[in-house]
Amino acid sequence: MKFSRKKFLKTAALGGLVPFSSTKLFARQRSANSDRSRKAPLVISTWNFGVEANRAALEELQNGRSSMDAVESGVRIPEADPSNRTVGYGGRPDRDGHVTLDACVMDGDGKCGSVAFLQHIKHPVSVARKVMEETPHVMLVGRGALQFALEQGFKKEELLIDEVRKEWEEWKKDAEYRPIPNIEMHDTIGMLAIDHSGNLSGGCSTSGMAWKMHGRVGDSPLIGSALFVDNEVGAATATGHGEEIIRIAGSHLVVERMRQGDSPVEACREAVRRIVRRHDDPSEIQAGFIALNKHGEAGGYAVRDGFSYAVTGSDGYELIDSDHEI
Ligand code: SD4
Repeated sequence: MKFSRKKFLKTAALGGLVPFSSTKLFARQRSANSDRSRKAPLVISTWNFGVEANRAALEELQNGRSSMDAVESGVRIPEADPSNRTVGYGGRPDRDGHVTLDACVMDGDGKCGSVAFLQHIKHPVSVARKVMEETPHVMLVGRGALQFALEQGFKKEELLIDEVRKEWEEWKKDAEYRPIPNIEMHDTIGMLAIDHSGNLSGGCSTSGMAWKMHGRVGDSPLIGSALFVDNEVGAATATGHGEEIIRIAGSHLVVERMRQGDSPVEACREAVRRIVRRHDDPSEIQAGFIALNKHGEAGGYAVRDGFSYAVTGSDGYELIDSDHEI
């Protein structure tokens, strides 16, 4: 196991939220991922942009809203951000030039909703929530998901922006599908939150692997793979090579390991190790898990370096370079 150093953002632009104080940091140098318990409300999410997403989520929690409201608001931030190449608007298309989106939400009582292979809707996480709240189903895909979204009042939009279209045209010259770890699959948002009442929720949203086959769906809309939440134990979410995460039913595994007594980091490490063990050379793979238990302990673990996650509470935020296996 490799321990990495913590990395912190400058605080200025973050609306009053400051990093956890340096004395607190000093007190927890055991590991970047030490499972220190923090007080609810608390939000944890994947990658560097998780800091901004967490801020929006925390604001909801501080206004007394539920953890589900928080994750929806938080996930919508990268979904609307055109500079994020793996989520929503501005996401990279499949090999035929279509931006197709996957997302899901789940709460601590097992209620969940999901959309997959959804096109033209900027906020799939909100459609997933509508599936959970307004239908007897868990998952809608493709044209049916789009039809449902339009019926619910979502706007049909072009999600492929010019800059990304050019990138796709460039890619087409060789048309080789060899996802570059931490780059062509970087940026899926997975978020977990615990509110004042101790209720957990999670959300996940992605445009999936860049240049994927038309129709390919990854782990991100799959309850149990990219997301699992249980108020009795905790919650987990995933990012990275979706096929790898699906094969081990990753997030469910993480939550079940926590049920058996693992800390969040230990549980995430077990999921990563199951992926690594399946490969002679895992260096081309990236998959990262983050987890939050009901006591407010948070942690993460990844196959290889380059994965980060943000933890945000009322007393500040922390951006952590995840520990990793290889
Ligand atoms: C997928 N897991 O579609 C997603 C991609 C991802 O950061 O996580 N990107 O396989």
